[in-house]
Amino acid sequence: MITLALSKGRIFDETLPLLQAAGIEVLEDPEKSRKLILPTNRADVRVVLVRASDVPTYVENGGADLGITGKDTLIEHGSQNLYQPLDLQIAKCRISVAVRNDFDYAFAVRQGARLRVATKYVAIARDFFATKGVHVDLIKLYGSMELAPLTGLSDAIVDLVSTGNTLRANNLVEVERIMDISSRLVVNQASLKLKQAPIRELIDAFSGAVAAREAAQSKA
Ligand code: PRT
Ligand code: MG
Repeated sequence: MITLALSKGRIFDETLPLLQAAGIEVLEDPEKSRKLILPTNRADVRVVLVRASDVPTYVENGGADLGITGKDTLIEHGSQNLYQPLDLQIAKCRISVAVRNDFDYAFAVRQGARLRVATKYVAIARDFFATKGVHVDLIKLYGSMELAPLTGLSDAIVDLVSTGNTLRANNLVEVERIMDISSRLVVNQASLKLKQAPIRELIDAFSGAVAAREAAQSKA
């Protein structure tokens, strides 16, 4: 049995076409079903639904053989024990610094002010500001980062941005791009050895599908 860990929402949705390219069809809709283990058309492949931030933990510890997770999550979690064969180029976004549109970020940085930064991405934020030589007090949040500067909890946030609509709707502006983010395939090290043939087959099918999509996009 091959177990693939996915999170509901954008990663699940964007993974379906890749699975299809590998001849795998998930037989239940996670938005309708309450099941956490979803069968596929292949008796030897199943999908388990976990929180996005739990995917690396599941795969690292053998709760799943493979998983798909954002680079943001992988960096925060630490990924030394995971084999990462493929950037799937899905769930793309960027991780950025944002502030209230009436906050002079450049001035605060020039002044050497101590910035209060709220984020779910403490490791990424710490590393980014340390490299910049900016002193920060990091405030760990688990969601709704956008609220922090609006309520005075922080001066800035470090968060994921895709369209920028959420920032705009909350009178926030992006002042620095930290890095581009996409989702990766991650594989348990022991599974890779013990179930080499079916896992290689999956990696190859995904890799073919990613290449085909890139080729189609560069033509369009
Ligand atoms: O929701 P939950 O707490 O369970 O977990 P999660 O938020 O980590 O999971 P999920 O499914 O929301 O995100 C999974 C992964 O998708 C992330 O780890 C990223 O790698 C990737 N991804 C891609 C995104 C976005 N794009 C994105 N836009 N994750 C979150 N967002 C947020 C963004 O921060 C903003 O709040 O979506 C909102 C809309 O973004 P805009 O810029 O389009 O308005
Ligand atoms: Mg979310």
